[in-house]
Amino acid sequence: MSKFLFILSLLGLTLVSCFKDTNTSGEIKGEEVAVLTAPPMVPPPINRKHNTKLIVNLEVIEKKAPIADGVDYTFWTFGGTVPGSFIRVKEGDLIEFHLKNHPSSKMPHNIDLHAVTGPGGGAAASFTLPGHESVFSFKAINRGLYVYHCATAPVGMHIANGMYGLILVEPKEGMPKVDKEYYVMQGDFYTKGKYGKQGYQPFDMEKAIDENPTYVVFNGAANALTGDKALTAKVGETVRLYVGNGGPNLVSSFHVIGEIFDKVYVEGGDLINQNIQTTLVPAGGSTIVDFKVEVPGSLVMVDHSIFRTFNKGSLGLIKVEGPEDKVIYSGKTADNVYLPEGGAIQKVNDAEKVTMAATLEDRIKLGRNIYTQSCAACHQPDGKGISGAFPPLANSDWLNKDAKRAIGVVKNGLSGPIVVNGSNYNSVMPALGLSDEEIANVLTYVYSTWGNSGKVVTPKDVADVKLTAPAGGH
Ligand code: HEC
Ligand SMILES: [Cu+2]
Repeated sequence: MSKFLFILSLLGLTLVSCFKDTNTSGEIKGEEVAVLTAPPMVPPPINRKHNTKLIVNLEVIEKKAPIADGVDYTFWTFGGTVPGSFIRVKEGDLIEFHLKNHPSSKMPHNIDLHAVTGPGGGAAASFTLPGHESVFSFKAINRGLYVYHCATAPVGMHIANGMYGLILVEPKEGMPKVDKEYYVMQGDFYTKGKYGKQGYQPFDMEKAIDENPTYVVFNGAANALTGDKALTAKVGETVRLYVGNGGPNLVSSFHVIGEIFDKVYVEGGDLINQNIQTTLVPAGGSTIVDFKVEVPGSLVMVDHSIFRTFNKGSLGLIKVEGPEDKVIYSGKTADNVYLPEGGAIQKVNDAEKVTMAATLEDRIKLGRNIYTQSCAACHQPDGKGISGAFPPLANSDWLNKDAKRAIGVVKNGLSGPIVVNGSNYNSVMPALGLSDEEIANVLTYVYSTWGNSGKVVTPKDVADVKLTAPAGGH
């Protein structure tokens, strides 16, 4: 090399090192091991200015875990959780991916990352037998929020068993700062037994092919984000949800009851939409939503294809604490009696609707129908409720202790904290506008089943309980 050229290249090196902290050219410097997190947590924002070789260690583990209270399922997981570990990289990073398949696995597995530019998203390169490890690398050229999933045959079955997760390729300039970031991913599950059928439930291939899921849930279980496991935020904070949909079949109409998304990164890409109520998350796709929480209370994450929420499990809570702002949301300010025809508010004019029960057997039979129509959506067909959201009526100590009080609940609704069978609930049951006869029927049915006391409730008992505004009043 001539002296001249040598000096030039030295100059080049100095130039590069001068710019080391603002380098956005994609030059790879050093190496790091990626921090992975289990849902609903998200790894911290990437603060380094340069690109690096980022080593991702992800382990496939097949394991039995609850999909609902009392229902076990064999999940196939990336990192031991459904969805799999959250991976956070920077646009321009070189990712050295290590996929390990635990020796206890029964199946080979691989990974297709939608963030990869290359055949199969890494699937062929990462095919891994139990007790083996595969290594491949890729450059994160495109920023955005991407799904990853297993792509080993039968692909549908591997995905249906929970083999998916999210990888965020942060833009060079980073994501705008927010106070809280969470990871929520929907999936549909197919079990031999019906929703809520207790005990171990195997995968049902026919239901999967028919696209008729038994469970549609966030983060791998019907109760993954309720009760103690609800997400939290404080009034005034900005919240960001990284939302994915593993499918394998359903498209999600993602909605948060009681909030409006200030920003939606449509399909997890660059396009930002604003002031959105419900956003579509395709199977094998994602979205990012940002919103500021202004008032306290429970926000409810749902798939707004709403039977999935109340009958298949797609429900998660965000508990917001802090001072009320009565201007933004007043709560109930009046509960006036509305009597357009001068009759009782709960009077049902349709004579056919209220069939009088002649015998106890009739009362129970009529009550069962009312239960199916008016109660099962929340308290569930088996009366077991949904942990953290709807208390059980099956074997309920609260119900059995005081029939007058129970009549009052169905007649007037209920809000505020209660404890049922040792679990806390603090939610709202609306007044349902049933007649005294109907309330007597439905409560007699509920008392007659699921290990309850067998108490018989008559229309006269119901009439004796005052019609009032619900207690608690917020
Ligand atoms: C929209 C959802 C919803 C519907 C429909 C509904 N409930 Fe409830 N129910 C609730 C919630 C939520 C609570 C707990 C309220 C609280 O936390 O203060 C509750 C509480 C109760 C309780 C007291 C707690 C317990 O578990 O024993 C009874 C009894 C009850 N409901 C009976 C019924 C009956 C009977 C029907 C149908 C006629 C019905 N509910 C319909 C949501 C609902
Ligand atoms: Cu797999």
